[in-house]
Amino acid sequence: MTTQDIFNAVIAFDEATVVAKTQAELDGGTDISAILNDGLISAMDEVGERFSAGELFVPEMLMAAQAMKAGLKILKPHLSAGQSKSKGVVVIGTVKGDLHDIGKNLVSMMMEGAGFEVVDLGVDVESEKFVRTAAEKSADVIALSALLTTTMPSMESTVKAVKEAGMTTRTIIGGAPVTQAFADQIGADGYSADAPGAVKLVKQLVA
Ligand code: B1M
Repeated sequence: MTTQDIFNAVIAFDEATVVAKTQAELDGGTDISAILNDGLISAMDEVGERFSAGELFVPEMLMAAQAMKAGLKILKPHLSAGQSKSKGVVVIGTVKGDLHDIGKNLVSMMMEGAGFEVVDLGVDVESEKFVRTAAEKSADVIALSALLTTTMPSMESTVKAVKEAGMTTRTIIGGAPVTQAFADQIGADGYSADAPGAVKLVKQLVA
């Protein structure tokens, strides 16, 4: 039994096996980040490569995503265990035009796990909604996720809207096509390549 079994089950769109193997690895004491990175996340990278190569299509990507989400659900209580007092408020969402939510959900869970109050606006979120919610919740940070190069401009318009509203709320961005250079270019307050890095970043920003 290894995280390779989880990887294989995601690639095979076999949700029941993903759930069973994830639980088994967890019960067997495997490190959560190994289950996440070597099992679930690398399987989605493989799915992405096969999609790029024309070997898989959107329905298969969706089935793989569903299988991965089922595994994430098992890990969630362990990613977000045990903190009580909020360290700050984070409004998070995937930007306008973008429906990818697995990475965003992971960031959201890990922020909760680190003790932040997280308001998750879901996917395809308009700039105005980020700004409005952040104002209502007196948010410390707005966290934007994008997986498509075509939706990265929505990050820019959201960062711009936050500045134009005169808010002190900090903005951070992330997602596969996003880079530190892009964050600098659009004036975001931070960028992280992964979920644990996003948590570190928010901790620094609210300190
Ligand atoms: Co989409 N898709 N997809 N897709 N999809 C990609 C992103 C793609 C790279 C696949 C490919 O071509 N190789 C490609 C984008 C190309 C590009 O723009 N450069 C692509 C495409 C083209 C599309 C469609 C246009 C396909 C079509 O319809 N022709 C379409 C667009 C729909 C839309 O959004 N409007 C589409 C649709 C879909 C599905 C709906 C089928 C499904 C999404 C299901 C869902 O999310 N509920 C899907 C999937 C599953 C993928 C891949 C295979 C996997 C994404 C994923 O969940 N990865 C993806 C290929 C890939 O990325 N390898 C692909 C696992 C996840 C944990 O990683 O989200 O990167 P990720 O999150 C990481 C980091 O990026 C970071 O932390 C996480 C790890 O710790 N991170 C942050 C993410 N957000 C962050 C925010 C932060 C900080 C870090 O701070 C705020």
